[in-house]
Amino acid sequence: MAVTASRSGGATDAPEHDRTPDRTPAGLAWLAGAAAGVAGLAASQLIAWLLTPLGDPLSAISEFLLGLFPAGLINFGKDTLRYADKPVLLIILAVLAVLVTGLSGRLEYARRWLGAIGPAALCALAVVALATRPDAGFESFPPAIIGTVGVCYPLLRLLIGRLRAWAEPSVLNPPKPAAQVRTGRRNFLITSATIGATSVVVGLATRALASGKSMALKARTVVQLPKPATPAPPVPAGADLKIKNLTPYVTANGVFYRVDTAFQVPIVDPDTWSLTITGMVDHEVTISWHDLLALPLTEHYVTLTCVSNEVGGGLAGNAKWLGYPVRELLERAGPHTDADMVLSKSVDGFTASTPLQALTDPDREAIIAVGMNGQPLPAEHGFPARMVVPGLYGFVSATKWVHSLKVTTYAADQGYWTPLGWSSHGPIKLASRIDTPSGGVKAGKVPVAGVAWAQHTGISKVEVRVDSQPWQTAKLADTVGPDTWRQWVWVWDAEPGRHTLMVRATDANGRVQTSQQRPPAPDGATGWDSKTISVS
Ligand SMILES: Nc1nc2c(c(=O)[nH]1)N[C@H]1C(S)=C(S)[C@@H](COP(=O)(O)O)O[C@H]1N2
Ligand SMILES: [Mo]
Repeated sequence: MAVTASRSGGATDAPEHDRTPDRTPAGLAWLAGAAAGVAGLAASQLIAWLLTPLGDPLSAISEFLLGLFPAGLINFGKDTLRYADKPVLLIILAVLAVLVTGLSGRLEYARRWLGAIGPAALCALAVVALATRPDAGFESFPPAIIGTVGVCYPLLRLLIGRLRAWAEPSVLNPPKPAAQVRTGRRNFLITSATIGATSVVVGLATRALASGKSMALKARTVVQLPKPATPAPPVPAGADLKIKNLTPYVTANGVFYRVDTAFQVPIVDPDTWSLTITGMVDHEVTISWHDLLALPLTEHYVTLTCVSNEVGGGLAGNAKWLGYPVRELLERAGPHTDADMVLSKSVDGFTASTPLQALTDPDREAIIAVGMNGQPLPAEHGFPARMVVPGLYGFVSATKWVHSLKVTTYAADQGYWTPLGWSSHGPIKLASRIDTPSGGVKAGKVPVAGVAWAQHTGISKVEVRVDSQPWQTAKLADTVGPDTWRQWVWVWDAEPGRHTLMVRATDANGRVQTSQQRPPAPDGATGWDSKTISVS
């Protein structure tokens, strides 16, 4: 060990400085790397638990690797380990990851920045594994990235820096007396061990909590929805005009718009879920998931719309909902005659104020929905149950992850958005939208098409205007009923130049859509949608 000890300027020169090279720092560098690795793992578990159950990098990597393993090996693992196969794989992966970061600690000790390779490689592996998940979104990646690059490597660097400070004499860092070295080593050991041990506790605790969440997620995948007692009428062939870029009549679950206040999608276990009817009722009624599924369910097509939708916007979607009529549940509870509102409450604290009358009306299919287009509700759309009320904006009716209905009055209670400047009532406003064309087209026959909605009333006419020419009546597509939107098309003989297309609808009561432009707040936007098209 070529130590330039003489530069230490007159301090002690006791013989114990001339000790033989100390090999323990290399071992301690492994330890520091391992402690940083455990901390990184714990951080990633914690963030995944908070942010997204799909972002747990260890599970993602194990699924990814399972996809690469030969079937023989997988079956061997399953047969020998039975139900323990997953935990065993996760533990092996965690140990391997910690070995990699231990090695990174050793490398960092040998040379600054060299230790970044391990965490970076783990990060890359996790990102690839997460990206191959079918339902990965950008929110899946932060746990892996923060755990490796944000926590593991900085911590590793910090610990190795400290290790160097007492274990590696240099020009700037002269050898220290043995007692000081001993204290340095002890402090280092305590710090690393504390970080490691705390992280193990945090990691295991969040893992336990997260497994509750993923059990609930798994519960959704095994739900068997019953056949509806009252099926929805089939969608007429003529409901879909099959025009390019025209919104399909039925919106697939995966592309259905999503609006809610939840930072993390509530993951609700149907086995512990129940719906309670409380407030101004003769008797409270509580219904469990299994009770609910055993009831005669109704299927109904309803187009949901968000009050925040701008004219021409996309915050609307049409689905086939399966559920149980709210009026039947209310009837069991016996609402008091002076009640006029139902405050539906979600597990996430969201509430909506719905007129009691809209929920007891035998002609309005307001349901507690459990199915969406033949599937259990997706987690983002309210699994296990949500309200769906034809004709009302979502913010006053469509409570997702609903767990109770309080029968009350508008005088006594308010929904979530009302004190924030939105209306307490929200009937959906008559609207129409141009989906195609947008931008440029070639001169000649051009289909102008879109959708129009006046839920619970129905659409009777859609008209299109080119520049300031007379209104032209569009062809209306078929529909299942008045609770959904309707496609429309009008064939335009487009002439070269720039033209403005406008659309307006008329509802089944003969009311024509107003041209008056209003913003979404407080109770929904109005005005005609228009598109400027250049024809060449
Ligand atoms: N729990 C809960 N339910 C909610 C909301 C919410 O923020 N939290 N938003 C409502 C609003 S404003 C709308 S428009 C609809 C949207 O339903 P979707 O996300 O399934 O399209 O859900 C409603 N239900
Ligand atoms: Mo909304």
